[in-house]
Amino acid sequence: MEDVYREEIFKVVMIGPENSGKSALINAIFGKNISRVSEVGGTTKNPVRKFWGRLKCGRSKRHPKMVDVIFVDLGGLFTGEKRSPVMVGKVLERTYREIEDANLIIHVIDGEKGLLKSFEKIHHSLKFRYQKPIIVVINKCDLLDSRSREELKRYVEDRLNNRCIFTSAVTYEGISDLIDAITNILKTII
Ligand SMILES: Nc1nc2c(ncn2[C@@H]2O[C@H](COP(=O)(O)OP(=O)(O)OP(=O)(O)O)[C@@H](O)[C@H]2O)c(=O)[nH]1
Ligand SMILES: [Mg+2]
Repeated sequence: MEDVYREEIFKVVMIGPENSGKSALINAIFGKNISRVSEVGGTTKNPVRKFWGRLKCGRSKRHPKMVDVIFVDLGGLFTGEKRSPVMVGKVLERTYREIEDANLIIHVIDGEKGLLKSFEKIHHSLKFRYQKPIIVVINKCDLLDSRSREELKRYVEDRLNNRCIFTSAVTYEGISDLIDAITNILKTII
């Protein structure tokens, strides 16, 4: 007989260049300090995993699916436009493994720096080769005026062919939109 409750782990992974605000965003989503934030690049080294909550998913009331949602904060893969790796050896391996078995990727763009070519490539590869659902976030939007927002949004959506959400880990703008986007994807893929 089929189990009444089926359990699953759903892994949400943050990727982006160093200093784009991945850790600050995780802290904003959780509403508390989960991961260390600093103005110095390369702060997060090893992946930081944190349990977010257990959600009841699926259409069937008799056979709901219980899903444990876990967030993983990763170190920045690249510093800037040039492919200068931030991580090496085992740390890099562990980071790639987290990305490979993620259920959902949050691609964090630093609003001040714009979309990096290296991440444009990673984005397309994750989407097409690995079939990962990806949410694109333009963070630090508190530092952007309305014109720069509009230009950046148009550019990013055009290059990535993906809708993007403006967020700020400082003013909390867009954090509830991001949470809604995460839970909506959760509902559609489970
Ligand atoms: N103004 C502004 N600053 C932000 C925002 N998010 C993060 N920051 C700042 O950006 C810097 C980097 O933030 P982190 O969260 O440590 O960035 P990260 O992407 O985790 O960096 P690594 O772990 O080094 O890869 C810190 O000084 C934060 O205070 C934001 O939305 N607005
Ligand atoms: Mg970090």
